[in-house]
Amino acid sequence: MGRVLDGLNEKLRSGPLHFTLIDPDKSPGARAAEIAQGAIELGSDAILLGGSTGISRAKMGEAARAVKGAVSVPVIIFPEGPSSLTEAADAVLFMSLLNSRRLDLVIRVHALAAPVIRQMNLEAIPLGYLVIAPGMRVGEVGEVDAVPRDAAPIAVGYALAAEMLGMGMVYLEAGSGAPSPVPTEMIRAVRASLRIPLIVGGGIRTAGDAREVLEAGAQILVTGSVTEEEGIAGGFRGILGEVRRARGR
Ligand code: 1GP
Repeated sequence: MGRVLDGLNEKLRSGPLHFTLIDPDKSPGARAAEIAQGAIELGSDAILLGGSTGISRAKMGEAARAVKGAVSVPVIIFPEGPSSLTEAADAVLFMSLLNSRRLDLVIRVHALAAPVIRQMNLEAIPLGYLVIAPGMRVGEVGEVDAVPRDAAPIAVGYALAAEMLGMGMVYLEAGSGAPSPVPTEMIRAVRASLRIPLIVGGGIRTAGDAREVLEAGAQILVTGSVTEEEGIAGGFRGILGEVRRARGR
């Protein structure tokens, strides 16, 4: 395992974590650094960079350098493909889109990216990425057979398969901007079976959303839209407050 994953696993022993997703297309360089700094001051545990289509390597590099200069938490690439890679980050989510109909997103693009990741000396965090309905844009672009919201056993099957394939984490994704987060019943069922950390993201906008997802057993919350739209304001503060509260439990 690598330094970043080890560090996160160590931190998870004291309770749940929060990752702030920043899209370098919408928030380039200095703006990304400003959001990151505000997020870390409120207690967020890592910065994910990515999330939209067509981010150039130059833009990723610029954002990663700016964020690295502003905060000391891990800066992790949330890739849309090999062009998202930059050696200015600490690690990359090396993710298989488990329920995609596109073989390249399940495994083949990884064979192109892996030598580049090794050459850049980036840590690869092996991750099973599962899109739950509605899936939003990632569901469309990723051509997924989205897991229906009432089909918890399907999510459990995929999550366990990811664990048994040796992946380090599982990410249940409702899609950026989803009207509501991954259903709590599904989170509960996956968490009850899974032995590796469970990330949940998509549609978490309020303290109430965060509380429900945390109570259901999510160990890492990812939020993106709430800061892109409102900055480090009400919704985001409330979410971080819930994560801190859950950590104190
Ligand atoms: C998207 O899970 C992340 O990949 C975050 O989603 O933008 O809805 O917070 P939101």
